[in-house]
This record gives sequence, C-alpha cells and structure tokens, in this order.
Amino acid sequence: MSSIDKILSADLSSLPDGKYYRVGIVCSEWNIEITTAMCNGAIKILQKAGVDTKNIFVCNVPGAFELPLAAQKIAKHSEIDGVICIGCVIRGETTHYDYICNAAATGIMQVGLNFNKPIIFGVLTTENMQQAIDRAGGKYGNKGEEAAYSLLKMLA
Ligand code: INI
Repeated sequence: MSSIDKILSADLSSLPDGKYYRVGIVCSEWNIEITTAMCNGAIKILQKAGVDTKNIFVCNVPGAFELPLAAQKIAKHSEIDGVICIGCVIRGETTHYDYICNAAATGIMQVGLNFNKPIIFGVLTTENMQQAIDRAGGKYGNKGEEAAYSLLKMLA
C-alpha cells in the first residue's frame, strides 16, 4: 500500500477538488534530500486533486526558521488560497533544535491566523536522520503528501 493509500484509507476519490486553488509551497533547504522528497510528495497530491501546475508556486528558504516569513510574503497575495511549509529539523546536541522548532511552529500558525488562510505545518521534527527518512517516503509515508492533503481539506 502506498503512503497516499494509507492517508486516505485507500479511497482516492475523497481528495477534495483542487481545480480552482492557487497554492504556495515554501521548502526549506536544510536536510534537502528529505525536504525535496516531501515537496515532491505535496506537489503530487495537489496535482492528483486537480490543482493546475501553473497554480503551484514553490520557493525555497535556507532553514525552517525562515519558513514563516516566506509564508507570510506569499500569503499576503489575495489570489493565494493557502501555503504549505515544508522543513526538516533534526535534533542536535543543543537547544538550538527547540528554538528552531518552536519559532517555525509559532510563526507558521501566526501567519495563518493573521491572513485567515490555511498555512500548513509540514515540518518534520525528528531525533535522527532515519526517522526523517521514514517520514519522507519511507515506512511511515510521506508527510509532504499529508501536508498537501491537510491543505486541501482546510480549503474545502
Ligand atoms: N534548519 C533546519 O531547517 N533544520 C535543521 O536541522 C537545522 N539545524 O540543525 O540547525 C536548521 N538550522 C538553520 C535554521 O533553520 C536557520 O536557517 C538559521 O538559524 C538562520 O536563521
């Protein structure tokens, strides 16, 4: 069973119709193999839902800490319906991890509340690289796909 089947309980017809949506994706470059896999997963689900490829706007930021500002810049455009923020923070040996995770989570939520639009938290916060691999197309699915599904549900 693919990860999308797991998310949707094998009912692919339950994806909301995304034909008229315009979506931003902000993808962090830290742990780029992971975030690229998640970003591709998100795009795949948006396209499967009918979102026109020309209505998916992807931009990159250096790290998860920068996700809220970029999401805000995209969300302020009235024609954008929602934004997916994708990142991967892997715990190191300092509290740096906590600061980045907290800032990203709080900032992303704040942008959604400020603009009254869904801004999706597609950020992996893991103990190690293996846990990230497992969630970026591995044994626990692809959290980028789930982020896109969450956005579509919120828009619907
Ligand atoms: N950014 C991440 O997205 N993931 C990480 O694992 C990470 N680590 O480990 O430090 C990380 N740091 C960079 C941070 O997001 C900012 O880009 C940087 O602090 C500049 O503001």
